[in-house]
Amino acid sequence: MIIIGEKINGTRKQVAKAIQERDETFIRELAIKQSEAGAHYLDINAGTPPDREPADMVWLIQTVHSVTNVNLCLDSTNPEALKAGIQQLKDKPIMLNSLSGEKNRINGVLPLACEHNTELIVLALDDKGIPNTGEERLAIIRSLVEMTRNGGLPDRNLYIDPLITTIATDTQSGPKAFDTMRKIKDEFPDVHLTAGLSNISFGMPSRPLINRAFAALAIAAGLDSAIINPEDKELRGMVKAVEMVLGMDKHCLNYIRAHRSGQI
Ligand code: THG
Repeated sequence: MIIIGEKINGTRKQVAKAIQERDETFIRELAIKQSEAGAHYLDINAGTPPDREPADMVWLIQTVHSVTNVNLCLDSTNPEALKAGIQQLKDKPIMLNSLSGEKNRINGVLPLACEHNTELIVLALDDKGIPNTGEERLAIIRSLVEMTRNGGLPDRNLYIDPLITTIATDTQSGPKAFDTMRKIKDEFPDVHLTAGLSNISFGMPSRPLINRAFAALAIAAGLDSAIINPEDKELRGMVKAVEMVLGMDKHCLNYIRAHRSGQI
């Protein structure tokens, strides 16, 4: 499981405050803890207005890189912020979050991903919003994959996000997500699947329990990456156990190592 740490996100109150006040200590701590917990990428989302976002993105990246060399996933709808971020990451792997079927992202994000050969999260939505059925979501993904292929990005650079919505407003959002994931993997075996896992439990009690149940079933449906809180030890344990039970852990070595090192 490729883990993308979710915590450096300006939509979180404390992070917004730290960005505003240029509180390096606070951001450094988030970066160190998430990478020590095993995150492969850290999501970087300044969440500030478009005129401030490029400078905030650059500050966040420099602050994170002053304490850890972990790879970054630049999370913005603003091409200017993504461009500014990419300039900071020369010679490092870059993940962009994200392309979708929305016109402004096709025009603004797709060319950046192709030019810099980045990894790219691709959302199953367009200007009309998130479609209700797996088939409609797949249609959007199909047209976007055609564009990334035409732009020279290999399928293995793509992380398709079926977009998880909360069961609090739609009890079928789990099955819809699993259905979409299976269909995508059938048609595009080389792409990765990713998701903002905790979206599933928004507005519900005992969220971690729901997130863990969802993680197990999503991995069975092909999820191989997730945007999560990497410090959630129970979730990490669940992921390792599920991968082993699904026969994805040769000689059970990952599970045993994680157990021995106290990681799970
Ligand atoms: N898909 C893609 N990108 C995304 C999302 C997605 N980026 C943003 C979001 N969804 C994923 N990131 C977060 C970040 C924070 C939280 C949830 C999702 C969150 N934090 C809690 C808080 O702020 O209180 C708890 C943090 C904690 O556990 O300490 O809820 O779906 N492509």
